Amino acid sequence: MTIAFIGLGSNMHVPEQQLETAIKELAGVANTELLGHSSLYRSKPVGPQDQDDFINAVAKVQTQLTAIELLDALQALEQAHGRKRIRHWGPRTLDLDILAYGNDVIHSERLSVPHPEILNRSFVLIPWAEIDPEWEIAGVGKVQELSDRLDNNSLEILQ
Ligand code: ROI
Repeated sequence: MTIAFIGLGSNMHVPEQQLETAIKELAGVANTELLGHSSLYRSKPVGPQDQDDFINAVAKVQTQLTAIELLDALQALEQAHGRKRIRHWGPRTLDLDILAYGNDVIHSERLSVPHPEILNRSFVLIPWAEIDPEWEIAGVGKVQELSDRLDNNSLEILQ
C-alpha cells in the first residue's frame, strides 16, 4: 500500500464540475482508496495569461497500484473528460498529476515524481497543506513549510 497525492486542475467546460466529478471518479479507481481531498481553489493561470482562471485541488489516496498503473488510471480519466493536448501550457478540461507516490523519487520518460514544478506552485502546495501539512515530500521538504514560502494572493478558496 502506498500513499499518493494527486493534483487536479481544470479551466474548461465548467471546471468546478470537472473537479467534483473527477474526485468521485478517483474514489472508484481499482485497488485505490480515496483518503481525502482539499477544497476547490480558483487560481490565475501559470503560463499564458490569455486563458480562463483554473480550479485546482489536491486529493490523497492509498493505492495498491504501481506508480505507472496509477498514471494509466489517471490518464484514462483525463481522456474520459475529453482532454486533448492542443497547446503547451494551454487550457485543459482535466489535468491529473501524481504529485507524490509514497517517498519514491521517479524520473522516467512518462513520470517525474515528486512533480518537478511543486516548489513554485501555490495552486498545488496550498491545497495540499490543507489536507496533509506534515507530509514530507521526498527530497523537497515539508508541505506546510514549502507552502508558507509562497505568495498566495492569486488563490481563492471556493468551498
Ligand atoms: N495554472 C494554474 N493556476 N493551475 C493549473 O492547474 C495549471 N496547469 C497548467 C498550467 C497551464 C501550467 N497552468 C496552470 O498545466
